[in-house]
Amino acid sequence: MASSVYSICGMCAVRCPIRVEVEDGKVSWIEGNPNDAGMGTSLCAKGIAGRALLYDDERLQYPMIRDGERGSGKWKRVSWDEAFDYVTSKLKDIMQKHGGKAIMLSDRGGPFADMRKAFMKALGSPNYCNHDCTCGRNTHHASKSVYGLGRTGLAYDFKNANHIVLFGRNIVESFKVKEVKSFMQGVKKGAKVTYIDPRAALTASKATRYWQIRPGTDYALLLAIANVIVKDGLYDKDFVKKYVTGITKFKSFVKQYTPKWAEQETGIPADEIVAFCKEIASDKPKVIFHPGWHLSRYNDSFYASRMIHILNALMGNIEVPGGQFYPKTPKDAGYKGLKSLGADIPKVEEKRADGCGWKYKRFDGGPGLLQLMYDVIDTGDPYPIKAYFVVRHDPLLAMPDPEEQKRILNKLDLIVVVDVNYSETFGFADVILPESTYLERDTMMRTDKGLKPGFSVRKKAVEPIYDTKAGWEIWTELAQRLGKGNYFPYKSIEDIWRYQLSDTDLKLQDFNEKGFVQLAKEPIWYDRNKLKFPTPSGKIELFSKRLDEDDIPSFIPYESPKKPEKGEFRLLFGRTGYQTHGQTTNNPIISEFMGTNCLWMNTQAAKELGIKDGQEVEINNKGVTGKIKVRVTDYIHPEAVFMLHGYGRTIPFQTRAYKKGLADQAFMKGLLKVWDKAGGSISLCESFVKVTPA
Ligand SMILES: Nc1nc2c(c(=O)[nH]1)N[C@H]1C(S)=C(S)[C@@H](COP(=O)(O)OP(=O)(O)OC[C@H]3O[C@@H](n4cnc5c(=O)[nH]c(N)nc54)[C@H](O)[C@@H]3O)O[C@H]1N2
Ligand SMILES: Nc1nc2c(c(=O)[nH]1)N[C@H]1C(S)=C(S)[C@@H](COP(=O)(O)OP(=O)(O)OC[C@H]3O[C@@H](n4cnc5c(=O)[nH]c(N)nc54)[C@H](O)[C@@H]3O)O[C@H]1N2
Ligand code: SF4
Ligand SMILES: [Mo]
Repeated sequence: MASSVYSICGMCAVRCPIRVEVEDGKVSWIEGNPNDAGMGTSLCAKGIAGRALLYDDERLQYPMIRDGERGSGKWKRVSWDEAFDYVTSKLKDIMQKHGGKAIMLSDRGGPFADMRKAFMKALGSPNYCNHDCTCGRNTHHASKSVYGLGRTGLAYDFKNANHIVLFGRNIVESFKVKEVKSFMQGVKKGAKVTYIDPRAALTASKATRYWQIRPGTDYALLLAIANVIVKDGLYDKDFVKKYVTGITKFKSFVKQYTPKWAEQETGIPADEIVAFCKEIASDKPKVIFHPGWHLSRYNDSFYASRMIHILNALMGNIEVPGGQFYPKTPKDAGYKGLKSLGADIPKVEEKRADGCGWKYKRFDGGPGLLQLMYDVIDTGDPYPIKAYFVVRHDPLLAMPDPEEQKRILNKLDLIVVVDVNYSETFGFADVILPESTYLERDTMMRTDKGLKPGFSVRKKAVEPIYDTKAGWEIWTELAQRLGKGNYFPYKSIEDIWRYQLSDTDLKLQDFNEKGFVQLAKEPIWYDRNKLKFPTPSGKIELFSKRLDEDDIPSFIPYESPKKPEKGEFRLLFGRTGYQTHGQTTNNPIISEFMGTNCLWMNTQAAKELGIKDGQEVEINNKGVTGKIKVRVTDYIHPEAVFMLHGYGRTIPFQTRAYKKGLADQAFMKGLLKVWDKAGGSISLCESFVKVTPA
């Protein structure tokens, strides 16, 4: 008979609640967890392909140690004992010579990172990093500078919105299941949607207005919108008076940026910009400007993103249905939170090697900036980094310029990869510690913030098929072997769950019925008359003293981005609803219907180069070349070409994905050193390729 296991999906970093059906020890069905009203039984295509991952034999199956040069592709299978021995003896050596701070770790962040952070703390290293320098750091730091809150410090109530404004936020393809459901409910209820993207991604088809903006000019458009909103007094005056500082100076800064001027830059007609401003003025406060992520990838993205956060404030959309709201924590519901696994481990006094939080006060120390860690590995300044744990992260795919990365990584004494798949970084590692898939492992508990906060847990549905281990087993075993067992005394996952719940009245059994515990029956809203923001002034700050302290201006004049020469294009990239970055490209099901990527090119631009739809072209950036088929379309701006991320895999063990399509990151030559000095993100969109018929 089939039984149900309530758990958490692991096919992407969204981690939706799921129900897994198990029959005769095998997973027979996966769907959304119907106990969760926002989720229902919905699941995305990637989530459904979880079964295919579980039963795939082209994934990591046992520990391995390299048996040749780094990157030679030669491996020997070892036992877990041998693998742990190898890693711990190298680490002991490194710690003796250089201290624990010489060890770094990068992962994909998220709620389960708490255990990895505790592990690093136990070793005495401040050098925990995550992927975010390639994802949302600019938006995060922009949000902090305006509201004092990070990028997840406010959430969006799409389903009750009047107007949703998306800057390259391709919400229906690059989605989170609950968020896209809320968005579609909003659309069905009549919300207007303005979608702004040089490429008409699928979200454009749900929009009431689509603007094909010239790539890299969003800041100009935003300045012009701000100009009209303040000049014509279209903002929420009561809200601004009560909660916003710096409006007078702000008004004088945006005065010069008229819609007519912005039209020249962006290609968007001035009268359309004015009409849009009138619309949002009558739709406010239920107007949401979403900062997205692509405003995180240009040299001026920090400023563009700040402008979005400011426009939200001008709409007065905070803590109001149809606008932005504070995701509530257990504390808001009168409960204590989960205890962090690092709570009883002494604080690390060493400073981060990348300078975040001290040399660069404006950057959060938490996950730091990984690109700066590459500089540290390269130069040994301010101190040597000798070992690197790469966990649920694939830098050779996710960071730009893999060849330059390999040159730097080769200076390390030890590279350990903890993954479920043959990642690109797998190919350059010394030791592989294979993790059991999310369907075969338990994970620590997590906090679910929202209008109804709670806790949830991932439980294994089936026993591991291969010789793999759960993350909690790997970190506990390593800590114990390194003499830090007092901080990792766990013998079972239940020990960990009990420790996490120790400040609450909850019991493990409370999670059995639904897979989660909700701590509030009704949505919690704060009193909108008593809001307080964690900035120095307690208000929303248009001019930030914190930025000042680091000599970073709160506003910079707009600079027009580089125009490509004839035959040259800005290289844009993104996702599809069927793939998670590069980790699903080799999935048995997904690879069948999305086996390769192609290059989107504008119809007129293609005509000028004599390129036809479906033809193969060669692309080239600073000596990196590759061949790819072209999709000729009006749905992309003439200055840009676009390809899906995650293809062009180089590991032969992945037979379905090996050498299929091209890898966008390979064409980002030199970008490891090109990043936004104000916001911290790598400028992944600042790369150009030459295109010629092959
Ligand atoms: N199915 C699926 N969903 C996902 C993910 C996944 O891998 N697969 N990943 C998740 C993650 S980690 C993230 S960060 C998000 C990403 O979510 P999004 O950022 O919404 O999605 P992307 O597909 O990266 O692409 C966004 C769009 O930005 C556009 N763009 C490029 N340059 C500009 C510009 O100058 N201005 C404007 N306005 N737009 C521009 C691109 O053309 C592209 O269509 O998706 C999340 N959801
Ligand atoms: N050129 C280019 N670079 C990009 C992007 C782009 O579009 N183009 N997108 C950027 C964005 S938005 C992001 S968020 C990052 C994402 O970068 P990453 O976080 O590196 O990407 P993912 O594919 O989500 O996952 C990384 C690894 O986690 C592994 N993994 C999956 N499940 C598990 C598990 O259960 N346990 C373990 N141990 N490992 C697991 C996968 O096999 C994969 O190797 O990349 C960024 N970099
Ligand atoms: S969005 Fe899809 S793949 Fe990602 S966690 Fe949710 S169901 Fe799984
Ligand atoms: Mo991301």
